[in-house]
Amino acid sequence: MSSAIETLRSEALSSLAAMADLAALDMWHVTVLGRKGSLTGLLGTVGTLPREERPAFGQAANALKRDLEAAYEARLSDLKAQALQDALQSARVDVTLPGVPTTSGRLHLSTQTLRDVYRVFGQMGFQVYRAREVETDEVNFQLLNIPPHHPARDMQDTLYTTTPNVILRTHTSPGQIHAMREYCPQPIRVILPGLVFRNEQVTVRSEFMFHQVEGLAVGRNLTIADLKGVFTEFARMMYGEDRRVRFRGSYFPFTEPSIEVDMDCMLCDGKGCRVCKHTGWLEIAGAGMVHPVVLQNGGYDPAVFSGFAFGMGVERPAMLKYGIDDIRYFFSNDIRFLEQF
Ligand code: FA5
Repeated sequence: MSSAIETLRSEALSSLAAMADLAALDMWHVTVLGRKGSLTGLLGTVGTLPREERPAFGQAANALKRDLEAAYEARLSDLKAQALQDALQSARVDVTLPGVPTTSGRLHLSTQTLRDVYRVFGQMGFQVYRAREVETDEVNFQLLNIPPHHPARDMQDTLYTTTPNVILRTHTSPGQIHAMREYCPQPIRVILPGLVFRNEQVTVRSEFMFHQVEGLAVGRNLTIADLKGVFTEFARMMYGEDRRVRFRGSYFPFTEPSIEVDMDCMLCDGKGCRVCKHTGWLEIAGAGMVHPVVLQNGGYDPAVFSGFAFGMGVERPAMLKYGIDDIRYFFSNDIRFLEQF
């Protein structure tokens, strides 16, 4: 019988040495040391032996079991070390290689410009007042002294919704009505920033969606001199001490008198170029004294109160400041443009 034990020992040990990986080793464990393995089978034959041979057989079989288990553990740790070595060889990591750069986001140029505008007007005591982008015809036009069929509506070709009288605001001026109705009868000094929408032919200097910043001051004894002072100060704080600003007479139904504010074109130093339409000047804002009818619509008595208002683009002045010669870059979402600012 001990020869059966010795046969199993030599067979098991030589097959163990041939197991080349962990999966094969696992199979070896099942077939040799497992519940239905060859060693268990051998132990099961003990009952067929003569009684006096049984103790010696049992001892020898148990010794074999210990030896095989020890051999298995040794082979297991060899193969694990081998597997680790292989993995390290095949997936070498060069810790000196530069990392993959992550792209970081940034504020859109319009947002940066808006924040500059807030800072400058903030220093002059203007607060930011937010008004809605979807408006009624009444607030966008009628309460601003632009009745239905008024020719001034042609200046702002409108995007209508499917709901009657609900439109996308064509300018930030309707915010004046909301601000006045909220603050009346207190004095007001606010700016109203945001997107506006017009059904316009898109060109190098005109978008169908762009930002405006409205300004509104209402109080006693405000005159057009206050408006000119505020705007000149704004242009210098925003664009530099030597900025040239000019005021031209104009017309808006919601201001009386009305003016238009131009700044010298920084792209061509006033010589004339594609962006300034070869005039040397770029219009940056419409403005004027708040029309008495509008003051009244806001709840203020025009015999007691006066006010000034202005509305300016955001993208056009930013074009001047950064030398951008086409407004369409702002919203065409080209990362090569956006990451420059
Ligand atoms: C208005 O929208 C008036 N609500 C401004 C105003 C407010 C006047 C308060 C008086 C008192 P206007 O249509 O000119 O005015 O637009 C004002 C500014 O928006 C322009 O000076 C220009 O800088 C900018 N702007 C106008 N149309 C476009 C456009 N299509 N694309 C980009 N910017 C534009």
